[in-house]
Amino acid sequence: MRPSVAPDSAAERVEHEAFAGDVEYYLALTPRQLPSRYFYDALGSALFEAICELPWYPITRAERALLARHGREILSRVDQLAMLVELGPGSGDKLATLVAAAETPRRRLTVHLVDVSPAALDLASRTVATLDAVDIVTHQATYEAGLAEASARGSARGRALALFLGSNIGNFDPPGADEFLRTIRAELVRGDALLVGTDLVKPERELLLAYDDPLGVTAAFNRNLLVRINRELDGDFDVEGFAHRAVWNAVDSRVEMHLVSTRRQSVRVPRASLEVRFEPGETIWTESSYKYEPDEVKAMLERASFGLLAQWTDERARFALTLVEAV
Ligand code: AVJ
Repeated sequence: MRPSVAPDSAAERVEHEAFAGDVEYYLALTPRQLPSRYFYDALGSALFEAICELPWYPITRAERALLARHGREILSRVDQLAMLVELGPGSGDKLATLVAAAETPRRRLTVHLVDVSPAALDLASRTVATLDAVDIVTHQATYEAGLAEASARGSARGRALALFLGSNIGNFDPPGADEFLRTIRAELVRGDALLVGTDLVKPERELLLAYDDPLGVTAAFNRNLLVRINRELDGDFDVEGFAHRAVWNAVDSRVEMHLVSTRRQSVRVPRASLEVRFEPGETIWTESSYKYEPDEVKAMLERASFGLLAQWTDERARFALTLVEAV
């Protein structure tokens, strides 16, 4: 089938305004910050797809292997399953792996793809469209709004399984993750299910290689945020004046990424009404990726009024898939 993507110019204008406002606000904080959600312009999304192929970044492969291995059971644990809703589908290939693992024949599924990026929706719909017996609906929207739209259209026909994969939950700080999961829960009805992928705590050396790889792809992904500010907000960041740094914060159980000013410099971002002076060594904190223990994931989901159905872990890569139902 031909997936349709809604006209995006209004949404893009809103996104541009939000970017300008956030750059103005977060770069003025102490320490300076930029929200990690802005990594994913066209180049940033391509760099992220490249990261997923890196031998040092195990998340994507580990999750795909768990989905292939346990997909049939995952889908069969949700009875009367009629719809899948993936929040942030990326290339669509995790969802395709899951559905391909279903027992055959299976009933027809409506697949809702939710992302703010039209390019991501386009790519994911093309991947998912290779599957038999699926109808695709795209929602160019935030996760919360897209899930609300999907739930509103779904169904007397059966239950929904929402997917939040790739350890994307790890970008929320703990109170933010709790709040986000409660919002998700509120959009579902009793008996609907949620599958969450989470990266687990592992040795520091492995974590640092995953976020500061020898090819410099993650460094490029991080510094592309400055390239994006220059292009979209007319900034004059000297991209070479900032170095990539990844640190493991064991106290808060998160990998942090920062951009470090290599010298004294000042930067103007006219469309964010901003002029900033950086001292040598001054940092911009661009991302946190929280790492969990399997039981912490269960507890987090239970706090949001989900009941545990099953959890699968890859002990070598230290990654978990947790399936819960709305109770
Ligand atoms: C897509 C947010 C899960 O935190 O591992 C990859 C993004 N950042 N390398 C992660 C990312 C640096 C990724 N998430």
